[in-house]
Amino acid sequence: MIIKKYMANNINEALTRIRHELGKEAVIISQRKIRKPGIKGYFSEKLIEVTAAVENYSVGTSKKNVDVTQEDNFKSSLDNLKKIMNKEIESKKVPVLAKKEEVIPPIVNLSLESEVAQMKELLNKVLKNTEKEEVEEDELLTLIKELDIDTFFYDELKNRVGNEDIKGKLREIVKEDIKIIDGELKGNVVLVGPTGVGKTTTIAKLAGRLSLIDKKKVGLITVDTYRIGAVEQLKTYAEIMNIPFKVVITMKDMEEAVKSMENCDIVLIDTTGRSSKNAMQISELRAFVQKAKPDSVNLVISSTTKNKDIKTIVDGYKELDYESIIITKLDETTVYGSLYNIQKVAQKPIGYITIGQNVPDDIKVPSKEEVVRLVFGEETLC
Ligand SMILES: Nc1nc2c(ncn2[C@@H]2O[C@H](COP(=O)(O)OP(=O)(O)O)[C@@H](O)[C@H]2O)c(=O)[nH]1
Ligand SMILES: [Mg+2]
Repeated sequence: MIIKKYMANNINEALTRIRHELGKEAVIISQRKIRKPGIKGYFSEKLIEVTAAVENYSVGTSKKNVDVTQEDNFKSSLDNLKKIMNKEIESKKVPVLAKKEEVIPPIVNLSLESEVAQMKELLNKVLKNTEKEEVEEDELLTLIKELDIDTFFYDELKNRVGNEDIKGKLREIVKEDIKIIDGELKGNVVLVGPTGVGKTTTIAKLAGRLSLIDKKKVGLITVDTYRIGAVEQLKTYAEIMNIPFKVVITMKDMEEAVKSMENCDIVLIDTTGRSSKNAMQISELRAFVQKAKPDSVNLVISSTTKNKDIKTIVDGYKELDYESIIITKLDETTVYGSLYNIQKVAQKPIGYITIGQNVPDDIKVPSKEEVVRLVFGEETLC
């Protein structure tokens, strides 16, 4: 497109020159009355300034004053600028052009040179606006995203945090919300949770600690009848630690197994991971758990669980009436917001966290302050 500005004494004169130079296809973009520059202009008649454009430079029109190579160069730099701007807007995903305060003028130009200049100016505005937007993003939102705290809690946290010392307040709130179980494991302890979260490994760790370190009488029961490998895994640990071990297949087996371990201080009961989405399977598991007459049921959940899945799991296992949660695989993540998310969704205290595959070492009861430090990235487990 060629855009040119004409100064003439009247519109007819301007039109004649436009038709002569740009051809019949030329269109008038704007016209305005102006004075000649300088003092003299105040004492003379007004001139008319007409801006005209033509899409394609047609054959037969005069090519006077138009350097086609130069025009091509401008066009390509214009295209490049447009590409850069689009990329910039796309990457920052900021609705820059929709911002109210910043009115970006339409690109109506006098020449390709000035169109390029205007595009440059526009690009600078886009970049400046984007930077501003980033700085202006809500401090709390930025912070919770950084800590991997689920933005689902944003509204609630915003209300509680207020407007000053956001980080300090959030720290207080996290500390207030985090609950750690009070008291030791005793009696019949059941672990439930999805497949692969680390239930069997956690049972082995607990058995090791309780029997080898705390010198308690520990018994092991597993209803993990699906995966023979898992049964073998626990059986091996039981043999090494020299503690009684029973595999349970029917409900009657469960009753008998629990009875046979009455003399134990703690009986750790492993279960098969069943999909929390399948209600039927959960009720089946519930019947087994009830037969075990548990002193506590603990939900095992991995810290690597996606935020969206936490609620499904937590709700799915509600029927089992778990009283605490064990959060596993904290060694597999570098941000520990999930400690907050899981605890907050489950509304049950944290019993243990596990931090690796080593039996029995990689398990501990964290302190409240430790959880807060982990969530705020002040401490790491890797
Ligand atoms: N990195 C890591 N891996 C773990 C942890 N706890 C268990 N695992 C591993 O997770 C996998 C599944 O564990 P398992 O105890 O069989 O899970 P289950 O299906 O819930 O009984 C195994 O490879 C374990 O070694 C942990 O705290 N950290
Ligand atoms: Mg298992």
